[in-house]
Amino acid sequence: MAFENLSERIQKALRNLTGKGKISEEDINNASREIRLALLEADVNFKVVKDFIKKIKEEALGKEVQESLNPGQQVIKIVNDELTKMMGESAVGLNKSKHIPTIIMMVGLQGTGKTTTVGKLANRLMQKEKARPLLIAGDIYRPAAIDQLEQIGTELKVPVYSEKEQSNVAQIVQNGLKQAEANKNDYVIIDTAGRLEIDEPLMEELEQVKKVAEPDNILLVVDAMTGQAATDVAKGFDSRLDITGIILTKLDGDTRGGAALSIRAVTGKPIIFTGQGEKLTDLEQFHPDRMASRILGMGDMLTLIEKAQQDYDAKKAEQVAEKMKENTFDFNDFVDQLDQVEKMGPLDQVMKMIPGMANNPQLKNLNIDKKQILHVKAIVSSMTPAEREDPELLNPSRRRRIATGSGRPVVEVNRMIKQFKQARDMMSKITKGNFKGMGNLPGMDSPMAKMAMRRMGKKFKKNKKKRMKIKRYHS
Ligand SMILES: Nc1nc2c(ncn2[C@@H]2O[C@H](COP(=O)(O)OP(=O)(O)OP(=O)(O)O)[C@@H](O)[C@H]2O)c(=O)[nH]1
Ligand SMILES: [Mg+2]
Repeated sequence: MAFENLSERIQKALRNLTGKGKISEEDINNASREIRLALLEADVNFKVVKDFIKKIKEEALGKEVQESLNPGQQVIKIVNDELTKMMGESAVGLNKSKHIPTIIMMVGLQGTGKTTTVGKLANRLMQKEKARPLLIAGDIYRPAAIDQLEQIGTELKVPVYSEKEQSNVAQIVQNGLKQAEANKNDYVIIDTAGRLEIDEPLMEELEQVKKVAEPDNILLVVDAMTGQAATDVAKGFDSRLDITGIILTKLDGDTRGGAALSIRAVTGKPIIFTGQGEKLTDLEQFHPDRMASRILGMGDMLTLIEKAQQDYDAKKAEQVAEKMKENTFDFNDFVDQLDQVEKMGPLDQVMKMIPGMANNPQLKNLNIDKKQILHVKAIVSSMTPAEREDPELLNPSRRRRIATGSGRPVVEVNRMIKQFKQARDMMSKITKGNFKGMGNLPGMDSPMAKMAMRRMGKKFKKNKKKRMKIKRYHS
């Protein structure tokens, strides 16, 4: 797994802080030292590490105390924010031309994954935008290079422009662009040759291609496994070609992570995509914030939402929504909903996916929640079928009988029924599309989160209590 060592070491440095009520300058110095060593060992550029540690210290020592976070959590937040900034803050997309075609030129050293990435990018554009790309074979030095691109073209059913007899790459590219114009392709992706090191003839050839193609995007493909050296390569290409972005490949491998962490800071150019495998589908948009939380082991709120979404039985959701509309939602449905929550996995595991919760000692309290679910189920199963279907039947004497039957105190039965009614009100709001008050969780106001919530709205309200608990941590 990529980043494994780095991740472990940073987490360890931070874990020493989380248990403390008060953090001294010495604590921060110790943690900084650990983090510094971890980053250097992961092959992060020396100067980048130096700046990073300086910022962490400044922030951590100068910070006003925020009531909602304990000192350890504050330091984690600072490290997370700075790590994200180091990788670029927010996701960056491709430049798009006002007129078709948008031209993308792929450059990089030998074997970094240029040709494969041309295919991955074409595939992604076709999937996401129904694009009609043309690929141009600009690597003429190995006969196999053209065959490789043509094979990818055949697999994706995408046209490939190549000239086997021509030795002037700029000319090939120019001819290819004419074909793209004639065929009204909306994207052109140019594959180019790699060399073992940056050399003058390679650079000149790429400059010529740049001149004739006037690409909207010059993407430097960098093998994440090269570590520290990758940043020098990136600087070399950038100074000659003024690249627009970076694609980091082979992040599925056992990389120490140095390139991913320092290349943005060193070049000032954004990482746009990452390659996560050899298949043509293994290309992902780069999100600095998600990468940071992955490295810090803080989990990923979006992962949680996606998981919840997957596990949720869509058909059942529809039935429940129907019942809500008809106002016939009852205790049987209530228990079904509880089962759905439980199906997401053990609650403490689910909670660990929430940023900042992974090492939270209060996670232990969740066991109570789990027990509570059992109690609720016991109470519901002591109801008669008629009572389950019509909560209005539950007068005081019936409630006493249920309390005895379930072995739970009457106050708990009353509380549960009250909560049920509150939940029902909330659900009715949600089915009417009212999402106010659901933005309590970090990341919850992102468009993606909202979309996920809309699809699984009913379930989330069931977690209201749990959310309140989390809110206390993050607000
Ligand atoms: N695991 C993994 N392998 C990759 C990834 N991207 C490319 N590869 C592999 O890396 C090797 C080289 O890929 P190519 O696309 O041929 O690289 P290139 O930069 O075009 O190489 P040259 O044309 O020789 O300069 C191939 O075996 C690819 O399958 C990735 O994201 N993950
Ligand atoms: Mg190639």
